[in-house]
Amino acid sequence: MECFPGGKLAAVALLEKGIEYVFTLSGGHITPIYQYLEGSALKLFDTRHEQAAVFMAEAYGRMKRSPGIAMVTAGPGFTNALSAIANARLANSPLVLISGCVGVECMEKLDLQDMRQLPVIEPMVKKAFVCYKPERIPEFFDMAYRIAIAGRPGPVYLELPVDVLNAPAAPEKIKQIHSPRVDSRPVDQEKARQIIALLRQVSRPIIIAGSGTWYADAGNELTGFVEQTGIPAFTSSLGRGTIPDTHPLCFESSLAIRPGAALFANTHADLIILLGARISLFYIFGDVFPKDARLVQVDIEPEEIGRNRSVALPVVSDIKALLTECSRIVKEQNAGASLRERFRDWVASLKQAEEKGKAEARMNWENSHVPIHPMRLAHEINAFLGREDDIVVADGGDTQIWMGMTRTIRRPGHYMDSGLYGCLGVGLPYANAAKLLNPDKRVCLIVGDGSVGFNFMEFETAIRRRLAIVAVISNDLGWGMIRHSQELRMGHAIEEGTLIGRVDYHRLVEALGGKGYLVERPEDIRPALEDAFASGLTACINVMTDPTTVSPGSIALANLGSYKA
Ligand SMILES: Cc1ncc(C[n+]2csc(CCOP(=O)(O)OP(=O)(O)O)c2C)c(N)n1
Repeated sequence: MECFPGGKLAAVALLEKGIEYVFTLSGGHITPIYQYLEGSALKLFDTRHEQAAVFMAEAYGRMKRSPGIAMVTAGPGFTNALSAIANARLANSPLVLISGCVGVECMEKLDLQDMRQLPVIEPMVKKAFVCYKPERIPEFFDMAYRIAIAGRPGPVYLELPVDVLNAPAAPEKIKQIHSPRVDSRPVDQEKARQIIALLRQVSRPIIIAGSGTWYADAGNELTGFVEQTGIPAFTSSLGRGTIPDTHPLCFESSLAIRPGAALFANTHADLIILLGARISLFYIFGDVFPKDARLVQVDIEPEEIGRNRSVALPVVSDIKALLTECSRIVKEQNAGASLRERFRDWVASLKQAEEKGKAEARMNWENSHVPIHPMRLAHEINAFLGREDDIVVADGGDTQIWMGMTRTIRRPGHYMDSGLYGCLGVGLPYANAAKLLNPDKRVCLIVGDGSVGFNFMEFETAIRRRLAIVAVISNDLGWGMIRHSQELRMGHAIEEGTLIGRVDYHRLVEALGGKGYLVERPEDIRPALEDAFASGLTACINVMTDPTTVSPGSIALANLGSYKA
C-alpha cells in the first residue's frame, strides 16, 4: 500500500492549492516537507533570515491579495519569524506561516530546538493551529489558507510537529477539503441609501480609501463613484493608488504631513467617508478631524468600526459591493450633477491648498545643497520612476517619511512600506518579493542606512536569485529619526544608539557580486539610477544625505501624546 507520511501530505496540500512560492529557511524539522517539494511545480524561495522569508510572504500577500506562504523550522527559526508576523498582523496582511516544531514524543525531554511555540504566537495572529494527526494536515492547511484571506485578512499560524510529519497517515482517514475562496460580499442597500442622503446634507465631504478598498479590488468602483459625485478622494496604506494620484479628484495620501491638501481637508471636512481605513495614529486617533464632522465608516470587520471616534453611520460591508450600490442609487436618483455642483467650491479650495502645500515643499524637492537633502533624493527617485507600473518600496525612519511625502502612486499594489508596525528591515525582502513577482517591472527600494542593516544579506539572496532590484540608501550616518526626535526632546542626541558613521554599503554589495555606486551630489543621483537599472543587476546606490534635516515624522514622534516628555 502506498505510504503517506505527514510531510508528503503537507507538500501535496500546498501543491493542490496551486501555491507558487514558499518563502523559507531550511531546518531539520521541516525537511520532511522539503523532501516532497523537491523538483515539484512549487518553488522554494530561500532567504538568509526567517524574518526576511516572512516579510517576503507578507509582500506576496499584499501584492497578490491571496495568502503568501512562509515556512520555518522549530525554535530559533520560529522566533526569528515573529517580528514579521507582528508587522503582518497590524497591517492585516494575508499569509500562512507553517512552522516545524519538536516532535510530540520529545516535548519537555530537552530535545533540540524545543520551545512552546503556540502560546507565544497565538495572540499575534488571526488564528493559530497545531496539527497532531498526519491525516488531518490537508484539512488544517485548507483551514489556515481560507482564514488568512476571509473577511479582514491577516496572518495565520500552522504548526506541524516533526514526528507528525514523519508519521504515516492511514489513507482511509485522509480528509481532503478544498474550500472555495469565501467571498463575504454583503451589501446593505439601506446603508447605501443613507450615505447618499448624508451627501445631500453636507458641503465638505472627503473619502479616505484604505487597504480595505484594495483587498476588495474596488479601485474602478471608487473612481467611478468619485467621478459621478465629485467627492474628493484621499488614499492611505494599501489603498494608495486605488484611485491614481494623478486623477483630478484624487488628492493623494490622506496623511496630514503630505505636502498638499490633506491637512486642510482633514481639518475642514464636514463628512469623512472611511472605506476600509482605520482611525489610527495617522489621524491622531480621530482627533485630526473637526469635532462636529460626521464619520461614515465602512469596514468588512464590524469590530473595527467606531474605534477611537464616534461614527455617525457604521456600515459593515465589502467596499466594492457598497460602492456599486451607491453608484446605482445616485444614478437612479439622477443626483450626480447636483452633488458635483454642491461640492465644486470645496474641491476648488482643496486644489488651492494642494498648490500651496506643494509650492512650500518644492524648496526641498529641488534643493541642490551638499550633503543631499533627503527629500531631493526622494524627488529624484519619484521623477525617474515615472512609469505607471514602476514599484517603489520604502523602509526607514525619516527616509520612509520623505518618500511617502513624495511618491506619486499611479497604481495600487505598487508602493509598499512597513505600515503601522513600523518594523525597520522590511525593505530588502519586500523589494525582492516585488521583483520576483514582477520580473518585467522596475523595482526600487529606498532605505535608511540603519534599516538596511537588518536584512543586509538579502542583497546576497537577490544576487543569487538574479533579482535586479535597485536599492538606494539614504545614508545620514545613523538612526536619523531617533536622533532628531531626541534633539527635539532634549536639545541633543545620545550618540550611542543614534550614530553609525560612514559605511561603504555599496562596496559590500559589490563584494557580494552586485553593482555599487556612491553618490554625494544631487545631480549625480539620476545618472546612477539610469546606470543601475540599465545594468540588469542587483544594485546599491549609497547616497550621502544631510544628517541635519528633520522630517515631519520625527517632529510628530517628539510631540505626540504618549511619546512626549
Ligand atoms: C526593528 C525596529 N527597531 C527599532 C525601531 C525604532 N526606530 C524607528 S525609526 C529609527 C531610525 C531609523 O534609521 P534609518 O533606517 O537610518 O532611517 P532614517 O531615520 O535615518 O531616515 C529607529 C531605530 C523600529 N521602528 N524598528
